[in-house]
Amino acid sequence: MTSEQQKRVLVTGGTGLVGSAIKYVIENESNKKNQNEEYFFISSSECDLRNREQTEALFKKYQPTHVIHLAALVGGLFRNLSRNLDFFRDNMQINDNILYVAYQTGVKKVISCLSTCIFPDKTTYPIDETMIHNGAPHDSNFGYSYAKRMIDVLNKGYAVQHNVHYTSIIPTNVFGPNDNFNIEDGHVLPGLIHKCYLAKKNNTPLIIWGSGKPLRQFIYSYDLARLCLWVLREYDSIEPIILSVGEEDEVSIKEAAEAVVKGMDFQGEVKYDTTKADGQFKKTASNKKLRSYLPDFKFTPFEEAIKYTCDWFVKNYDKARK
Ligand code: NAP
Ligand code: GFB
Repeated sequence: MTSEQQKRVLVTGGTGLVGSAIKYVIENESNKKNQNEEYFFISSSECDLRNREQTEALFKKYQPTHVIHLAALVGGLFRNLSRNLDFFRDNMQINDNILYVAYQTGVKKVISCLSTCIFPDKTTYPIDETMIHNGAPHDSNFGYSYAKRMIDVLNKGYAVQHNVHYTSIIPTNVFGPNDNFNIEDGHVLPGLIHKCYLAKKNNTPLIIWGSGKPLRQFIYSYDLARLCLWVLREYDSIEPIILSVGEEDEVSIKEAAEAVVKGMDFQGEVKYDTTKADGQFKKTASNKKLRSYLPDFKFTPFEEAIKYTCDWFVKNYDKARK
């Protein structure tokens, strides 16, 4: 095997929801293990990627040929509402450092992460990859959204000025083991799983925030991990690609909560706190481009993935991020 073929893959955000799913899939799915790939999963305790010098030292240490760039300040609707400036500044610093140092050190491929929540709020549906910059994002997470959109701008800049081909993926809402189950800061599914756990334990009602009417597409972290490995090995365009279940798999927050109630075997009262924000009503994304490459990719059924995540949380309650 020539050194050309050997991949040294740096995974930033390696200890987070998506990073830990990639680690799990590589270690537990033999058909995903690739002998000429070596992986390095990085957490913020090893390197604060907002800091240029620390980022340069990280690349010097690991000498990556490829980067799966997941690290970001991430959170659900309510964390974004309270810290839009931090989401913009932190993620701008992290993303500029990663792409600049990758360029400086001759990294062959960088896959960065956007999100389906960064698309224009006033849009036609289904949303597709060509629509990223067609208007303002939903105001609830403008900081995060604009910072993520700048990844696409940076990728274009590196392509036209330096002929370097970095790309990006656009996951929809992700959930799974090792998520951030903090009720205030996390996303809806881990928040509801944690709240359901406490409602069962304390014999109190499960409170769903908002009306339950908004619509979401959810992708299981292990499915996203499998798709990330496909992007690493097979996808060679600099144009972003949406990684999501189909439009037909979109569910309401109410239906998502019902899946959590079933997964946690909760028998108690369920109530809605409509004083809490609903956020974006819908962000229905098309996975047509993904399907044109992988027409037969099988997503884990939503209820099965929720059940697995609920069981993981109950079993790992003491060590889970919450
Ligand atoms: P997560 O669980 O919060 O993980 C984020 C990771 O980033 C953590 O490993 C964290 O390190 C690291 N990180 C944060 N700030 C850092 C810093 N200053 N320096 C170095 N590392 C830092 O998030 P996730 O859900 O896995 O998200 C991964 C990627 O997917 C992100 O780019 C996110 O924007 C994108 N995405 C997520 C969703 C979703 O629903 N979760 C949807 C669409 C796109 P520590 O573990 O040490 O804190
Ligand atoms: O996952 P989430 O917080 O973020 O979902 P978004 C928010 C929706 O779930 C709102 C309802 O309609 C909430 O009213 N909800 C109900 C809850 N119960 C809860 C709960 O216990 N916790 C939470 N968090 N919501 C995010 C963006 O939007 O999407 C981020 O703000 C990120 O930047 C993420 O990109 C993927 O889906 O609304």
